[in-house]
Amino acid sequence: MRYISVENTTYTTVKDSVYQILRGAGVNKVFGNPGSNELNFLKDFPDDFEYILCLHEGVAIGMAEGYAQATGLPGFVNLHAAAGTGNAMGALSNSVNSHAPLVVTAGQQARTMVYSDPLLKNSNAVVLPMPLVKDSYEPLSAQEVPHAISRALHIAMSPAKGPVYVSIPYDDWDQPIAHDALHLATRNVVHFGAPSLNELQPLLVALAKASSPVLVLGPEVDALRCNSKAALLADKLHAPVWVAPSAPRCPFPTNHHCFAGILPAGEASLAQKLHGHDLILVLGGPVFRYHQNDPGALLPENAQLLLVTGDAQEAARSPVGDAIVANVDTVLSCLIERITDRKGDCPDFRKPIQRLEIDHSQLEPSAIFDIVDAIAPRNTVYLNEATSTIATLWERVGMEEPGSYYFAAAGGLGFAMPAALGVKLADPTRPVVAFIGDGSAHYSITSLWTAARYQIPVVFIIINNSGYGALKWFSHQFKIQNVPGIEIDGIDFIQLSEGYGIAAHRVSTRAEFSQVFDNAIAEHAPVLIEARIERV
Ligand code: TZD
Repeated sequence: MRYISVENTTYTTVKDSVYQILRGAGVNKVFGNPGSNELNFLKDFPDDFEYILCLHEGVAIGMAEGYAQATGLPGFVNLHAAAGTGNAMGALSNSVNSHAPLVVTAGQQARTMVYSDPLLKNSNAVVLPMPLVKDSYEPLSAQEVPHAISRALHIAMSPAKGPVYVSIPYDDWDQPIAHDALHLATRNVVHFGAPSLNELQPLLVALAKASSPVLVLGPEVDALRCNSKAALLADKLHAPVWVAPSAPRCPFPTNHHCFAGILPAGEASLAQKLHGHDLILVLGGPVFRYHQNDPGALLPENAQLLLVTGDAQEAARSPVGDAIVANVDTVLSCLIERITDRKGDCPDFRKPIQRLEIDHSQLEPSAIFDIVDAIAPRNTVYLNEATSTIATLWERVGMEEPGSYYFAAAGGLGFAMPAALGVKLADPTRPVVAFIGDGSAHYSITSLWTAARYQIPVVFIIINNSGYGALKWFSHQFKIQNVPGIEIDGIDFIQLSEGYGIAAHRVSTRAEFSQVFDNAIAEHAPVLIEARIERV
């Protein structure tokens, strides 16, 4: 830290104080793509920080999001002015839905220049990233910058977590600020969202009275790492556990006997799966994130729905059922303590799977998932963006530990490749495998460069069905034909990957895939496997 003494008062620079505040918040990585407005923030980059260069802003956000979700720490991003922010918006649509605590900063033109509407002025910076951020701000003076960053970190990390944007004029960084601003670096903001026993009484009574309760778990359970508490509760209640639709995380050990599967993302089909239950307890997620237009009653007949969530807005938005806004982990602890075990043995709700032979047959998604499940270590983390295979993955790939699965929370493509890198940085001890479609790959293909440059050992499996499979499936559902723009041919993933500096292998049979994947998962370097399957 450099201190400047002016007229008997000690000052530090805006820049030094901001790095100190970041240290205090546990931030030591900056994910970014720079321009001239950001160089003053980056100059003399501190040794205890790592700058991770991403060649596209969507990659910087995706990587920071993977890192933030997997560590629970804030992900800090530095982008270039309006153009960089604009490029980041698609990725931000996922971050706001996944509750990723990101602080996204962007350089503004110098304060002394903005009057003339110069190049690289972010004209209405505060409005630009809305509505994809929890808060957006541009400090009114250089002296306010450390306060704005400190506030942004606390807002991003407070429930419900989410991205926050700060635009900073580049001539602010060298300005002196009063030494007092350094107190910001040691501030703690702690949230206790524990309801009293009295407040939980109606929930306890409803659970005791229910003859056939069912649990539906959302991503908050995994974010709070209370997956095993949910398993204990399910066991006590003899209740099947479903994962809420359009799941961005895996909140329950899929090898547990109470695991029933993932709910479909349509009103009628979802209600049908829950048929026969009189109490639906949803923990830690929205009710519900539908995708397909499948109109019908939201709940089965005579069923009551209760939601527990840390997100007051999600509670307010629910179209059905009562809600308690509270910390899901705390509520689960209380329920486990108070609920009496149901009599007899808990049934096994798992769906049996017929595993495929590893032979010389043409690859298909089921075989890919079976082989990966058989070979990958049990603590492997999976990311998925092979969009037509989501249901198959959930059926065939075991995910046992917390933090084992990440998916774009708003369905915006371009998430999984960079997020895989962020997840690997967060915990290098866990293998990371990313299933990517041949279409999705191109929204963040430059992630391959960052993986190679920083030697981040992720296995990318491109499931190549020569087109936008999910859109073909939707066309079929909508009973529409002759849709242009859903076939993609002529892309050489091997050359693309090698061009970015990553070893690549093309396979088309189960036996070839098994062999190549076995080697790839043991590698200490990033690897890409192009798994060619039939055109769908
Ligand atoms: N652009 C962005 C940023 N996000 C999107 N979700 C889409 C476009 C639309 N989209 C989907 O929702 S799925 C999909 C597109 C284009 C096809 C992805 O094809 P793929 O995987 O090859 O990656 P599948 O398995 O063939 O569907």
